[in-house]
Amino acid sequence: MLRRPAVSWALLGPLLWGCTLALQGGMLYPRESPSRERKELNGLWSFRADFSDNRHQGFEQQWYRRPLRESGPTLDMPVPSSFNDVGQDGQLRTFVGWVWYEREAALPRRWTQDPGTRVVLRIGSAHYYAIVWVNGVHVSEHEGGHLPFEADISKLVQTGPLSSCRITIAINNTLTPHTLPPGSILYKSDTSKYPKGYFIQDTHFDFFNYAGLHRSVLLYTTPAAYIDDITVTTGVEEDTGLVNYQIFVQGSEHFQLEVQLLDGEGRVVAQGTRSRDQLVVPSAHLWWPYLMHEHPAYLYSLEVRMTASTAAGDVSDFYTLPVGIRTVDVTESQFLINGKPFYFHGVNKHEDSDIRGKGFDWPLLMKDFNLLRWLGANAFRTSHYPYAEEVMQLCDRYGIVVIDECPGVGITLPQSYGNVSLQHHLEVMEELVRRDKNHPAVVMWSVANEPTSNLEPAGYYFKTVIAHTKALDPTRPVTYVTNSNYAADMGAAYVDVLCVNSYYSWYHDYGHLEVIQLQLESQFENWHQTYQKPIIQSEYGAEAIAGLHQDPPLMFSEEYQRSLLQQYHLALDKKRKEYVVGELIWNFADFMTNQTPQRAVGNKKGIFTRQRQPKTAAFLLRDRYWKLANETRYHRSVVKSVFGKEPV
Ligand code: BDP
Repeated sequence: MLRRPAVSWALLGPLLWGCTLALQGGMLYPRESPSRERKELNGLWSFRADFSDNRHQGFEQQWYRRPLRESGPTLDMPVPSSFNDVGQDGQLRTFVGWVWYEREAALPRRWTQDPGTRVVLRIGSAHYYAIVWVNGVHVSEHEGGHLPFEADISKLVQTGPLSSCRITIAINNTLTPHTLPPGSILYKSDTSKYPKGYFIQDTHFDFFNYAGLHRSVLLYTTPAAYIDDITVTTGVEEDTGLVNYQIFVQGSEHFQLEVQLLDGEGRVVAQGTRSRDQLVVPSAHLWWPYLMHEHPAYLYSLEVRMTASTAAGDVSDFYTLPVGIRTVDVTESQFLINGKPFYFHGVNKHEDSDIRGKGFDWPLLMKDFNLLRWLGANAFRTSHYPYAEEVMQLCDRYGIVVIDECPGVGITLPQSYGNVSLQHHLEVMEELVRRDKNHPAVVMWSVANEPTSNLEPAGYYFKTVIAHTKALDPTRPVTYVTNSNYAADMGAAYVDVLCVNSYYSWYHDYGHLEVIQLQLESQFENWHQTYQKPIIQSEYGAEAIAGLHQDPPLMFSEEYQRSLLQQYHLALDKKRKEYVVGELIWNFADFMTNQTPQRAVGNKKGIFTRQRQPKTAAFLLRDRYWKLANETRYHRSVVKSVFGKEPV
């Protein structure tokens, strides 16, 4: 059902251990500039799910060749949004297979008539596999639901007197043992129990497999010769900041560059003219995490102006990239930002909300950032897949530190450790690093969550993925997140920081809060003795149904969640003075999962409800996080800048 491009093991050789990206081209976030325009195609699209038995009717009848309404009935579907929860149709909510999206886009005349303009179609996220046509012509395919992809459609829209184009996107949400995340289709062939041809999608992760166009679809332009990519890394020597940049240009071999680094007030502090250079910034303002400095999240702007000679004459392109100057280092027992010990006190999140599912939504995003700052959280992990680019930009601006995770979650099947999966995992890491490499907020890559990594193929697999990620980006540590149940974890030998999840008194010793401290301390001691690496308690938590109260505490009540957290904090307080460098609650908010007897309409381990209202535990955590910030580097003026008044 899921069409995949052929994958050849022979391709893997040059990808491994190489220091440069094997991907073609950059993936700069589309920003407007004097040389670039952008047009969002958000709003209502025409939509149809292909309910045919083989789910292939759309291809057999070539639905992309004509307007979708001509091949059958269509629904109005909002973009960005998951399609699952928008309607009243239970069958669409759990649909597995191909869905079809289509819309017409009006094009400014300049875009269609000026051959010096390059027109690009960019899809922020299409979950899971997508095929794209413009005016019935195939322009792109992409595997993976959480990273952007593009197609240069200039030639298509510049042939003839066009004033609009028709964009068709077919998306398949089927997960197989070789996708990330993996899954499998289970065929139920006992006709005494199931109708003929019955199948279900099986997965080994704990969130709903929402699908659709989850982020913006947009068109943007560049000149025919253009700035294709910029890579920035930074260093600090005493009070001098070092900004190393590399600029990649496409469309012309003869070009000049003017590069300027501007401070927050717009003053030029350094400049260059080469494609690759180091800018030196005396008395630099460093990028500090939220609550670690009086002026956190300081951003410079790297303004790049490129002038090129082309057959059509001289063209200029402008692109501005925000830059934060900071360093990240890891010792046996510390995580250092700008040479100072950093303690992660934050959350794990999901992209998840009512009705939209995983669809991007500005009000929701701002509410989440306001809650994070209210909580005193200085970090989160993008559990269990890359989040929208706008999220990463806000982290840069607010100083929220990010552990950037790829969709390697639920890797448990033996088939998921073969060459096909490994090849794809390496490609996903390339796409992720390419997209997020310039965000100062990103301090570590996470290549997976809780894989069954105590089997030999898993050791080789993760050694390869981690080494590849380090080669792609030698400036950041790499982790993968393991579970305290996996005592002998082969992958842990290769990571820089151990991220360990545990659920004492929840999935074991139900109701026995009194065993938590001992079990957690033993966990820390075992892992640290074995690997001599800093440890982050990357998940811990308990379900609480908002409004359910039981005292003395019983499981699923707000009191139990609160008491469990308190027990964890006692052990964390002992070990954070030694080698524990962070704690991330599971989870920031309640979120939707598959239906199982273990979940009452989703996972309720949020400290906020799915509607972002606090449970009792949120207040406990807020007191703790502000206290932790106070112990490290708490600044009254930061509080004032967030809340408009001095802290009490
Ligand atoms: C952890 C998983 C996370 C789950 C959580 C839970 O990493 O995805 O949602 O368990 O069960 O092991 O709540």
